[in-house]
Amino acid sequence: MQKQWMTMIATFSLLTCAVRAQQIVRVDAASSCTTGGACSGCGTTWATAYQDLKEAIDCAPAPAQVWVAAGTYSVMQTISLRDDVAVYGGFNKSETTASQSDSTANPTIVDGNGVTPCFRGVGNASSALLRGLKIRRGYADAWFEGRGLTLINSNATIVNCVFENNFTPVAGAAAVIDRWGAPALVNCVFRNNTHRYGPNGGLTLGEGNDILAAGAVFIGFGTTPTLTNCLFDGNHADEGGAVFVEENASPRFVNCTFVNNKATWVGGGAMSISWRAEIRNSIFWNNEAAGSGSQIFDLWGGPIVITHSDVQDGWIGQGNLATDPMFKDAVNGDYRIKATSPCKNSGTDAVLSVDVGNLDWDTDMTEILPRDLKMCARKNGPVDIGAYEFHPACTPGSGAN
Ligand SMILES: [Ca+2]
Ligand SMILES: [Ca+2]
Repeated sequence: MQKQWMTMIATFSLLTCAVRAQQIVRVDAASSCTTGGACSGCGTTWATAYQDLKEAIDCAPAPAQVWVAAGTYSVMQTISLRDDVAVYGGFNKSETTASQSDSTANPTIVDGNGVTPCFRGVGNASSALLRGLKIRRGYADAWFEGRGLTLINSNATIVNCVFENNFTPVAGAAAVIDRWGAPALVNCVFRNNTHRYGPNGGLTLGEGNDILAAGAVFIGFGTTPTLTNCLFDGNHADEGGAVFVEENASPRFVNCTFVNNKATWVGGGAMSISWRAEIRNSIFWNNEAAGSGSQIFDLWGGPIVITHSDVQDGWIGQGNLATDPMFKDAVNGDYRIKATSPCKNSGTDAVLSVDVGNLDWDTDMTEILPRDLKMCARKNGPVDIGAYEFHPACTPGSGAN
């Protein structure tokens, strides 16, 4: 009897899957199609693509893939992430599958124009997804509100996205991850986000008045995010130039590179007041703080677990280095490593996570992480330290950052 039930359940599941095939909703800034909230008549072809990204996502019949053509999308009102709606940028309108999109060749920019937070996800299951977008100039002046992205109790997956020139007078210029949730951020770049300076670098709000933290990502209470193959470059805050980890947060950074971030007070690269932060296979180099912890400031002195990482000035932990990572061309922002880098083959394969972002677009999300931040193979021999694996000759793949 039990077996019959199992068969019936299996059959029903198959039917349900068949019925729930993902619809494709198209968006193109160059289109003029809008439904005025009726949600019919736009999006089924490129010729009738939605002009507005928010309308397309709000109207998408979940489960759906939202395909976004290259172009710039101004955000007039914050866009909510939705379960079972995957948003992909990088289309030139000739593609027949999402895997043909290329956010490097076809930049897809979501722009808050310095006045509006861009994305917000609340209570998402892991099926909410953003991939291949450049999220810039998001702004918010409230605590726990998004600039580029806010995730509240969200398990969303964010892949191949670039966050740049977002700003806030309070905390988390690029992203706020807060109040529970285990989101995954894979192959993302956080560049030139700041707590204080406007999109054009002008002084705006809050100097010396507030507790200003996390130039890039604020990791808040009860969250357990993983950040893999991410680059944090040139972000700025008072505490935690790139990242601030709040009490009772348990973030995990694997194969991330932190360079050129600055703190006016403490924690040039990162500051943590948590008991449970974890950093593996990562580089902290050339970050600055006017006070303590040019690379990392750990308030409690020891709870952060750092291993197999290259930290300028050193950090106690298994496999850690404190030697020049020998970037390929740091002056021009190329943080791949040279053949002679001490980071080559010095990471540990044991901490590599599974392919939650499905970087290689196959059907296997349980394999070990297959790509680095340039979309080259993540492993060339033992895994390297940092966001990029050393390859003598790998042409960066689609979506590379
Ligand atoms: Ca290697
Ligand atoms: Ca895969």
